[in-house]
Amino acid sequence: MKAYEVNFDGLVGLTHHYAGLSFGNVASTSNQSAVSNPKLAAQQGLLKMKALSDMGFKQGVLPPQERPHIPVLRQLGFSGSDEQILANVAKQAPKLLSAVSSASSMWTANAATMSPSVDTADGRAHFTAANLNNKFHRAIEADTTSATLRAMFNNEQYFAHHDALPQQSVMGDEGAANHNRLCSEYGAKGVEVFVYGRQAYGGQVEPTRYPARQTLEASQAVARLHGLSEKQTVFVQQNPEVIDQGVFHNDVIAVSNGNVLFHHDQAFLNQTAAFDEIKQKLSLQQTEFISIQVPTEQVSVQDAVSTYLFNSQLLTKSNGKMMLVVPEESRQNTNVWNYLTELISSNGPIDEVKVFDLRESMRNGGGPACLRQRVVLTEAELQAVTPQVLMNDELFNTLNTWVERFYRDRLLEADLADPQLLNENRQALDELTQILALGSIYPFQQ
Ligand code: SUG
Repeated sequence: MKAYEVNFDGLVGLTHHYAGLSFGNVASTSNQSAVSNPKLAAQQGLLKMKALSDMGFKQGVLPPQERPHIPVLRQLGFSGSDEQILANVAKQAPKLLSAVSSASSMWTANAATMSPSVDTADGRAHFTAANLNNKFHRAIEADTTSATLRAMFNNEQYFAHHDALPQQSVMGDEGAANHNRLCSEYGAKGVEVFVYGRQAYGGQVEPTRYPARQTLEASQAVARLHGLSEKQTVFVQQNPEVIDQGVFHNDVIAVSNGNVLFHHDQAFLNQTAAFDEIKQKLSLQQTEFISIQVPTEQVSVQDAVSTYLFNSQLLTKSNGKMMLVVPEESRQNTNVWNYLTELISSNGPIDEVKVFDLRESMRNGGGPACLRQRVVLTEAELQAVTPQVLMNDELFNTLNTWVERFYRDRLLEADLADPQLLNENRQALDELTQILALGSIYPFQQ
């Protein structure tokens, strides 16, 4: 059956700032305390969504979350009015205020893992919200993520939703950032490749410097929940050495689309065995596996981490060829740009590169691929999605006006204590749920 890939990009929240919260994510720690520009961040994201939608790609929006997250502060013993809580946490635990104010839900690749209906046992599209257990500021996203996905994909006939896995490191799950789906066409049965950083029970090797966020046990649980058969799943370990160099998710070193996997030559552990399994399982669907492997001699792991070459979106154009959507940082690096120039003239599947300025997000370690959740939908499923979340000229204009009205163009950690910012957030999000027709998804709306 014909199906589309719809990219749902995260709209950057009003409290976007640089807090240095993500140990193992080099950009996050090295930009700690820099001045952020939430308005520019939101506008950069919207421009990417609009440009891709104008090119004919199906595009949707995922809303930001309520921040600062007052309910979690209450859970941690702060009490009184919301204003008193803000004042107290700012005085007693400013780092905590920063963590509960992170706009990290913008990186929607981490929101959930999605399996298309053609792959699953019950023929529905399945979503499992990610527990993002490795980082406190991200683990608090799961509940609102679930509420949002249920509101957007609100039809039990077509969509199945699973809550996040238990919040414990053994079940660390980072969503689609470690999930690649290979297939001939989007609507054909695929092979879902789950990449994990460590095996909690009985694993042999794992990184020593930086954390491995995704476990094999979590990936297996997601595959079970989604009803994926063994013939359609492959579990591959990420190379621990690259995690230790700042590749905190697989999508910082590999990206897939259709039957193509674009990846660095150091991305995976035991790559030969893994690729043999992918090839064999794809052949059951009469599909050839194409690996585009980037050699270290041309692009080092360090280049990959600093430019986010692999955190690109790989999209199928109407002529059947693929386009790579990369961040501006990839153009500015000679090795990477030379590689890309060669790649698009090599007569392979990828024949175009499109560059976007996503600097505000990039400085926290989030490139084009982090900013989007891929959702494969048949025509009937697409019709069942809340239509107001799909990008078009009108939504683009409405959201830009909304951003213009509510977002600040300069934010530092100290500003997070401002009760006015909390009010601005709530007012803005209240309007946004109306624009996107999502009902009450935020704690303050309950
Ligand atoms: O989880 N950064 C995010 C970036 C996520 C990128 N996503 C993917 N690769 N799919 C993270 O590390 C930094 C926040 C701060 O430091 O202020 C942050 O959360």
